[in-house]
Amino acid sequence: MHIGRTTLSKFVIEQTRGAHSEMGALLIDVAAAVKTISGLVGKGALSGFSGSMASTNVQGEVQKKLDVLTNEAILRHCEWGGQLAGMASEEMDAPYAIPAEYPRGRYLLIFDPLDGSSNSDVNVSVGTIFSILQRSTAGDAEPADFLQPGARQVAAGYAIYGPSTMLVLSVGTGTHGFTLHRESGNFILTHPDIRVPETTREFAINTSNERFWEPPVQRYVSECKAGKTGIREADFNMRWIASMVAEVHRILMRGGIFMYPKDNKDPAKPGRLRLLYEANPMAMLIEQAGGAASTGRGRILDVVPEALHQRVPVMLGSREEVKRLERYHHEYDTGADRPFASPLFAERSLFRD
Ligand code: AFP
Repeated sequence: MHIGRTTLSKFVIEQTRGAHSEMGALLIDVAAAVKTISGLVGKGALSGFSGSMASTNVQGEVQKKLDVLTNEAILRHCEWGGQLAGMASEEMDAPYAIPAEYPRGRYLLIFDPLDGSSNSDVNVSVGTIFSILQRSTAGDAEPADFLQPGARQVAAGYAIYGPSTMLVLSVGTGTHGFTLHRESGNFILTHPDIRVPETTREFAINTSNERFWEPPVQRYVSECKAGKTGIREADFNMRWIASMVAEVHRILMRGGIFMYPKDNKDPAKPGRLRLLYEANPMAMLIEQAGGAASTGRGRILDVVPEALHQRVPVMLGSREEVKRLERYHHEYDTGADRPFASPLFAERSLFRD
Protein backbone atom coordinates (compact mmCIF):
# COMPACT_ATOMS: atom_id res chain seq x y z
CA MET A 1 0.00 0.00 0.00
CA HIS A 2 2.82 2.43 0.80
CA ILE A 3 5.59 0.81 -1.25
CA GLY A 4 7.48 3.42 -3.22
CA ARG A 5 6.19 6.30 -1.09
CA THR A 6 8.60 8.57 0.79
CA THR A 7 9.43 7.38 4.29
CA LEU A 8 10.54 9.71 7.07
CA SER A 9 14.06 8.21 6.96
CA LYS A 10 14.41 8.89 3.23
CA PHE A 11 13.01 12.40 3.66
CA VAL A 12 15.32 13.43 6.50
CA ILE A 13 18.41 11.91 4.90
CA GLU A 14 17.68 13.83 1.68
CA GLN A 15 16.74 17.08 3.45
CA THR A 16 19.71 17.14 5.85
CA ARG A 17 22.50 16.18 3.42
CA GLY A 18 25.53 18.42 3.83
CA ALA A 19 25.83 20.70 6.86
CA HIS A 20 23.21 18.84 8.95
CA SER A 21 23.72 15.22 7.93
CA GLU A 22 24.23 14.15 11.58
CA MET A 23 20.89 15.69 12.43
CA GLY A 24 19.22 13.22 10.04
CA ALA A 25 20.35 10.34 12.25
CA LEU A 26 19.10 12.19 15.35
CA LEU A 27 15.67 12.72 13.78
CA ILE A 28 15.46 9.01 12.97
CA ASP A 29 16.12 8.27 16.67
CA VAL A 30 13.44 10.79 17.67
CA ALA A 31 11.04 9.00 15.32
CA ALA A 32 11.94 5.67 16.96
CA ALA A 33 11.13 7.16 20.37
CA VAL A 34 7.82 8.44 18.99
CA LYS A 35 6.92 4.92 17.80
CA THR A 36 7.66 3.54 21.30
CA ILE A 37 5.48 6.26 22.87
CA SER A 38 2.73 5.67 20.31
CA GLY A 39 2.65 1.99 21.30
CA LEU A 40 2.53 2.87 25.00
CA VAL A 41 -0.15 5.54 24.68
CA GLY A 42 -2.19 3.39 22.28
CA LYS A 43 -2.58 0.64 24.89
CA GLY A 44 -4.59 3.01 27.06
CA ALA A 45 -5.63 1.51 30.40
CA LEU A 46 -4.24 -1.90 29.30
CA SER A 47 -0.69 -0.55 29.65
CA GLY A 48 -1.12 -0.37 33.42
CA PHE A 49 0.47 3.08 33.37
CA SER A 50 -2.54 5.33 33.71
CA GLY A 51 -2.79 7.69 36.64
CA SER A 52 -0.48 10.01 38.54
CA MET A 53 2.82 9.63 40.38
CA ALA A 54 3.45 10.99 43.86
CA SER A 55 6.04 13.36 42.31
CA THR A 56 5.71 16.81 40.75
CA ASN A 57 7.87 18.26 37.98
CA VAL A 58 9.86 21.50 38.16
CA GLN A 59 6.69 23.50 37.37
CA GLY A 60 5.01 22.02 40.45
CA GLU A 61 2.64 19.97 38.24
CA VAL A 62 1.71 16.45 39.31
CA GLN A 63 3.52 14.01 37.03
CA LYS A 64 1.63 11.27 35.27
CA LYS A 65 3.29 7.84 35.10
CA LEU A 66 3.26 8.34 31.34
CA ASP A 67 5.12 11.67 31.65
CA VAL A 68 7.99 9.87 33.35
CA LEU A 69 8.00 6.84 31.03
CA THR A 70 7.82 8.86 27.83
CA ASN A 71 10.64 11.11 29.08
CA GLU A 72 12.77 8.00 29.64
CA ALA A 73 11.86 6.67 26.18
CA ILE A 74 13.24 9.78 24.48
CA LEU A 75 16.40 9.89 26.60
CA ARG A 76 17.20 6.23 25.91
CA HIS A 77 16.47 6.41 22.17
CA CYS A 78 18.50 9.57 21.60
CA GLU A 79 21.44 9.60 24.05
CA TRP A 80 23.68 7.03 22.38
CA GLY A 81 24.04 8.22 18.76
CA GLY A 82 26.84 10.77 19.13
CA GLN A 83 24.88 13.70 17.67
CA LEU A 84 23.91 15.35 20.95
CA ALA A 85 25.66 17.71 23.36
CA GLY A 86 22.74 17.52 25.81
CA MET A 87 18.99 17.28 26.24
CA ALA A 88 16.40 19.19 28.24
CA SER A 89 12.77 18.42 28.90
CA GLU A 90 9.65 19.65 30.64
CA GLU A 91 9.97 16.74 33.03
CA MET A 92 13.56 17.48 34.17
CA ASP A 93 14.60 20.34 36.37
CA ALA A 94 18.05 20.70 34.76
CA PRO A 95 19.52 19.64 31.39
CA TYR A 96 20.40 15.98 30.94
CA ALA A 97 24.10 15.24 30.43
CA ILE A 98 24.97 12.61 27.83
CA PRO A 99 26.33 9.53 29.70
CA ALA A 100 30.13 9.18 29.71
CA GLU A 101 30.14 6.02 27.57
CA TYR A 102 28.61 7.75 24.53
CA PRO A 103 30.20 10.18 22.07
CA ARG A 104 29.12 13.84 22.05
CA GLY A 105 27.87 15.91 19.14
CA ARG A 106 26.85 19.53 18.63
CA TYR A 107 23.04 19.31 18.71
CA LEU A 108 20.70 20.05 21.61
CA LEU A 109 17.36 18.26 21.87
CA ILE A 110 14.63 19.94 23.93
CA PHE A 111 11.26 18.27 24.33
CA ASP A 112 7.91 17.91 26.04
CA PRO A 113 7.56 14.12 26.03
CA LEU A 114 3.79 14.01 26.52
CA ASP A 115 1.97 17.29 26.08
CA GLY A 116 -1.65 17.24 27.20
CA SER A 117 -0.91 14.25 29.44
CA SER A 118 -3.81 15.19 31.71
CA ASN A 119 -5.92 14.08 28.71
CA SER A 120 -4.36 10.62 28.44
CA ASP A 121 -6.66 9.09 31.08
CA VAL A 122 -9.71 10.22 29.11
CA ASN A 123 -8.53 8.90 25.72
CA VAL A 124 -8.13 12.29 24.02
CA SER A 125 -5.26 12.99 21.60
CA VAL A 126 -1.93 13.84 23.20
CA GLY A 127 1.48 14.52 21.67
CA THR A 128 5.26 14.88 21.90
CA ILE A 129 6.87 18.21 20.97
CA PHE A 130 10.56 18.67 20.17
CA SER A 131 13.03 21.34 19.15
CA ILE A 132 16.62 21.01 17.92
CA LEU A 133 19.25 23.70 18.42
CA GLN A 134 23.00 23.53 17.95
CA ARG A 135 26.24 24.66 19.57
CA SER A 136 29.19 25.75 17.50
CA THR A 137 31.27 22.78 18.67
CA ALA A 138 30.69 19.22 19.87
CA GLY A 139 31.00 18.63 23.62
CA ASP A 140 29.01 18.70 26.84
CA ALA A 141 26.28 21.34 26.80
CA GLU A 142 26.19 24.09 29.42
CA PRO A 143 22.73 25.19 30.67
CA ALA A 144 23.24 28.53 28.88
CA ASP A 145 23.59 26.74 25.51
CA PHE A 146 19.86 25.97 25.60
CA LEU A 147 18.87 29.64 25.98
CA GLN A 148 18.77 30.50 22.28
CA PRO A 149 15.92 32.28 20.49
CA GLY A 150 13.63 29.97 18.54
CA ALA A 151 14.74 31.55 15.26
CA ARG A 152 17.95 29.52 15.69
CA GLN A 153 16.14 26.16 15.71
CA VAL A 154 17.48 23.86 13.01
CA ALA A 155 14.50 21.52 13.29
CA ALA A 156 11.23 21.26 15.17
CA GLY A 157 8.33 18.88 15.22
CA TYR A 158 5.61 17.11 17.08
CA ALA A 159 3.99 13.71 17.13
CA ILE A 160 0.25 13.44 17.63
CA TYR A 161 -1.16 10.25 19.12
CA GLY A 162 -4.75 10.29 17.88
CA PRO A 163 -6.81 7.83 15.84
CA SER A 164 -3.63 7.68 13.76
CA THR A 165 -0.12 8.62 14.87
CA MET A 166 1.47 11.40 12.84
CA LEU A 167 4.85 13.10 12.99
CA VAL A 168 4.90 16.68 11.71
CA LEU A 169 8.36 18.06 11.03
CA SER A 170 10.27 21.05 9.76
CA VAL A 171 13.99 21.23 9.05
CA GLY A 172 13.57 24.76 7.72
CA THR A 173 12.23 23.72 4.30
CA GLY A 174 8.49 23.84 4.93
CA THR A 175 6.31 21.78 7.27
CA HIS A 176 5.64 18.18 6.35
CA GLY A 177 3.41 15.50 7.86
CA PHE A 178 4.09 11.75 8.07
CA THR A 179 1.56 9.10 9.10
CA LEU A 180 2.64 5.95 10.95
CA HIS A 181 1.90 2.83 8.93
CA ARG A 182 1.54 0.53 11.92
CA GLU A 183 2.02 -2.76 10.06
CA SER A 184 5.45 -1.84 8.67
CA GLY A 185 6.48 0.61 11.40
CA ASN A 186 7.30 3.27 8.78
CA PHE A 187 6.32 6.92 8.86
CA ILE A 188 5.04 7.74 5.36
CA LEU A 189 4.99 11.27 3.92
CA THR A 190 1.24 11.89 3.59
CA HIS A 191 1.04 15.69 4.01
CA PRO A 192 3.90 17.36 2.10
CA ASP A 193 4.32 21.13 2.35
CA ILE A 194 1.39 21.91 4.66
CA ARG A 195 0.00 25.46 4.30
CA VAL A 196 -2.08 27.26 6.95
CA PRO A 197 -4.94 29.16 5.30
CA GLU A 198 -4.43 32.95 5.70
CA THR A 199 -7.93 33.62 6.96
CA THR A 200 -10.10 31.66 9.35
CA ARG A 201 -13.40 31.69 11.17
CA GLU A 202 -12.31 29.35 14.00
CA PHE A 203 -10.62 30.27 17.28
CA ALA A 204 -9.38 28.22 20.24
CA ILE A 205 -8.92 29.58 23.74
CA ASN A 206 -9.83 28.49 27.28
CA THR A 207 -12.66 30.98 27.87
CA SER A 208 -12.93 30.02 31.54
CA ASN A 209 -9.96 32.38 31.98
CA GLU A 210 -11.70 35.30 30.24
CA ARG A 211 -11.84 37.54 33.31
CA PHE A 212 -8.05 37.22 33.74
CA TRP A 213 -7.09 38.12 30.14
CA GLU A 214 -5.68 41.45 29.05
CA PRO A 215 -8.13 43.84 27.30
CA PRO A 216 -6.81 43.24 23.74
CA VAL A 217 -7.55 39.52 24.01
CA GLN A 218 -10.95 40.22 25.56
CA ARG A 219 -11.64 42.58 22.67
CA TYR A 220 -10.61 40.04 20.03
CA VAL A 221 -12.64 37.17 21.49
CA SER A 222 -15.74 39.28 22.14
CA GLU A 223 -15.65 40.41 18.50
CA CYS A 224 -15.44 36.78 17.35
CA LYS A 225 -18.34 35.83 19.62
CA ALA A 226 -20.45 38.76 18.35
CA GLY A 227 -20.58 36.98 14.98
CA LYS A 228 -22.41 38.31 11.93
CA THR A 229 -23.98 41.22 13.76
CA GLY A 230 -20.66 42.37 15.27
CA ILE A 231 -17.82 44.30 13.67
CA ARG A 232 -16.29 41.13 12.16
CA GLU A 233 -19.55 40.58 10.25
CA ALA A 234 -19.00 36.81 10.33
CA ASP A 235 -19.90 33.91 12.57
CA PHE A 236 -16.94 32.23 14.26
CA ASN A 237 -16.67 28.71 15.62
CA MET A 238 -14.78 27.83 18.80
CA ARG A 239 -12.75 24.73 19.71
CA TRP A 240 -10.85 23.76 22.87
CA ILE A 241 -9.26 20.33 23.25
CA ALA A 242 -6.86 21.31 26.08
CA SER A 243 -4.07 19.55 24.20
CA MET A 244 -1.84 22.02 22.36
CA VAL A 245 -0.59 19.43 19.89
CA ALA A 246 -4.15 18.60 18.80
CA GLU A 247 -5.03 22.30 18.48
CA VAL A 248 -1.92 23.09 16.39
CA HIS A 249 -2.53 20.02 14.26
CA ARG A 250 -6.08 21.17 13.50
CA ILE A 251 -4.78 24.62 12.57
CA LEU A 252 -2.15 23.14 10.23
CA MET A 253 -4.85 21.00 8.59
CA ARG A 254 -7.64 23.57 8.17
CA GLY A 255 -6.62 26.93 9.62
CA GLY A 256 -7.67 28.73 12.77
CA ILE A 257 -6.07 30.55 15.65
CA PHE A 258 -4.90 29.16 19.00
CA MET A 259 -4.37 31.44 21.98
CA TYR A 260 -2.91 30.87 25.41
CA PRO A 261 -2.43 34.53 26.30
CA LYS A 262 -0.87 36.21 29.27
CA ASP A 263 -3.36 36.48 32.13
CA ASN A 264 -3.36 37.69 35.72
CA LYS A 265 -4.71 34.47 37.26
CA ASP A 266 -1.26 33.75 38.66
CA PRO A 267 0.94 36.87 38.37
CA ALA A 268 4.06 34.68 38.67
CA LYS A 269 3.22 33.02 35.32
CA PRO A 270 3.23 35.24 32.20
CA GLY A 271 1.29 32.68 30.17
CA ARG A 272 0.95 28.95 30.63
CA LEU A 273 3.00 27.47 27.83
CA ARG A 274 6.73 26.96 27.93
CA LEU A 275 8.91 28.84 25.45
CA LEU A 276 11.64 26.35 24.67
CA TYR A 277 9.75 23.09 24.21
CA GLU A 278 6.19 24.18 23.40
CA ALA A 279 5.99 27.69 21.92
CA ASN A 280 9.21 27.73 19.86
CA PRO A 281 8.83 24.41 18.04
CA MET A 282 5.16 25.10 17.30
CA ALA A 283 6.02 28.63 16.13
CA MET A 284 8.61 27.26 13.70
CA LEU A 285 6.15 24.70 12.28
CA ILE A 286 3.41 27.32 11.91
CA GLU A 287 5.72 29.91 10.28
CA GLN A 288 7.17 27.31 7.93
CA ALA A 289 3.58 26.56 6.90
CA GLY A 290 2.89 30.24 6.12
CA GLY A 291 1.15 31.11 9.41
CA ALA A 292 2.27 33.45 12.19
CA ALA A 293 3.15 32.96 15.86
CA SER A 294 3.26 35.85 18.32
CA THR A 295 3.26 36.73 21.99
CA GLY A 296 0.81 39.51 21.02
CA ARG A 297 3.71 41.94 21.28
CA GLY A 298 6.25 40.32 18.98
CA ARG A 299 7.32 37.21 17.13
CA ILE A 300 7.71 34.20 19.43
CA LEU A 301 10.83 33.07 17.57
CA ASP A 302 12.58 36.34 18.49
CA VAL A 303 12.08 36.00 22.26
CA VAL A 304 15.48 35.67 23.96
CA PRO A 305 15.07 33.00 26.66
CA GLU A 306 16.21 33.71 30.20
CA ALA A 307 15.40 30.36 31.77
CA LEU A 308 14.94 26.77 30.65
CA HIS A 309 11.33 26.47 31.80
CA GLN A 310 10.28 30.03 30.96
CA ARG A 311 6.64 30.62 30.05
CA VAL A 312 5.38 32.85 27.28
CA PRO A 313 2.02 34.06 25.89
CA VAL A 314 1.16 32.22 22.66
CA MET A 315 -1.07 33.29 19.76
CA LEU A 316 -0.55 31.29 16.58
CA GLY A 317 -2.22 30.23 13.39
CA SER A 318 -3.74 32.00 10.41
CA ARG A 319 -1.65 35.06 9.63
CA GLU A 320 -4.42 37.65 9.32
CA GLU A 321 -5.86 36.82 12.74
CA VAL A 322 -2.48 36.84 14.50
CA LYS A 323 -1.70 40.23 12.92
CA ARG A 324 -5.09 41.55 14.09
CA LEU A 325 -4.27 40.44 17.66
CA GLU A 326 -0.88 42.14 17.48
CA ARG A 327 -2.62 45.33 16.32
CA TYR A 328 -5.06 45.14 19.24
CA HIS A 329 -2.14 44.77 21.69
CA HIS A 330 -0.38 47.73 20.08
CA GLU A 331 -3.53 49.87 20.21
CA TYR A 332 -4.01 48.92 23.86
CA ASP A 333 -0.38 49.64 24.79
CA THR A 334 -0.47 53.05 23.07
CA GLY A 335 -4.00 53.94 24.24
CA ALA A 336 -5.20 54.16 20.63
CA ASP A 337 -8.10 51.81 21.37
CA ARG A 338 -9.61 54.19 23.93
CA PRO A 339 -9.08 57.78 22.70
CA PHE A 340 -11.76 59.06 25.10
CA ALA A 341 -9.66 57.90 28.03
CA SER A 342 -6.42 59.53 26.88
CA PRO A 343 -5.09 62.60 28.76
CA LEU A 344 -5.09 64.50 25.44
CA PHE A 345 -8.83 63.98 25.05
CA ALA A 346 -9.44 65.08 28.65
CA GLU A 347 -7.49 68.29 27.96
CA ARG A 348 -9.43 68.90 24.76
CA SER A 349 -12.76 68.38 26.52
CA LEU A 350 -11.77 70.81 29.24
CA PHE A 351 -10.81 73.34 26.61
CA ARG A 352 -14.15 72.89 24.82
CA ASP A 353 -16.11 73.25 28.05
P1 AFP B 1 -0.56 19.05 30.38
O1 AFP B 1 0.55 18.45 29.57
O2 AFP B 1 -0.20 19.28 31.80
O3 AFP B 1 -1.87 18.31 30.23
O4 AFP B 1 -0.78 20.52 29.80
C1 AFP B 1 -1.07 20.72 28.45
C2 AFP B 1 -1.19 22.18 28.14
O5 AFP B 1 -0.04 22.83 28.57
C3 AFP B 1 -1.42 22.44 26.65
O6 AFP B 1 -1.34 21.32 25.86
C4 AFP B 1 -2.81 22.99 26.58
O7 AFP B 1 -2.94 23.97 25.62
C5 AFP B 1 -3.08 23.51 27.95
O8 AFP B 1 -2.28 22.75 28.81
C6 AFP B 1 -4.53 23.40 28.31
O9 AFP B 1 -4.73 23.83 29.61
P2 AFP B 1 -6.13 24.32 30.20
O10 AFP B 1 -7.23 23.82 29.32
O11 AFP B 1 -6.16 23.72 31.56
O12 AFP B 1 -6.10 25.79 30.22
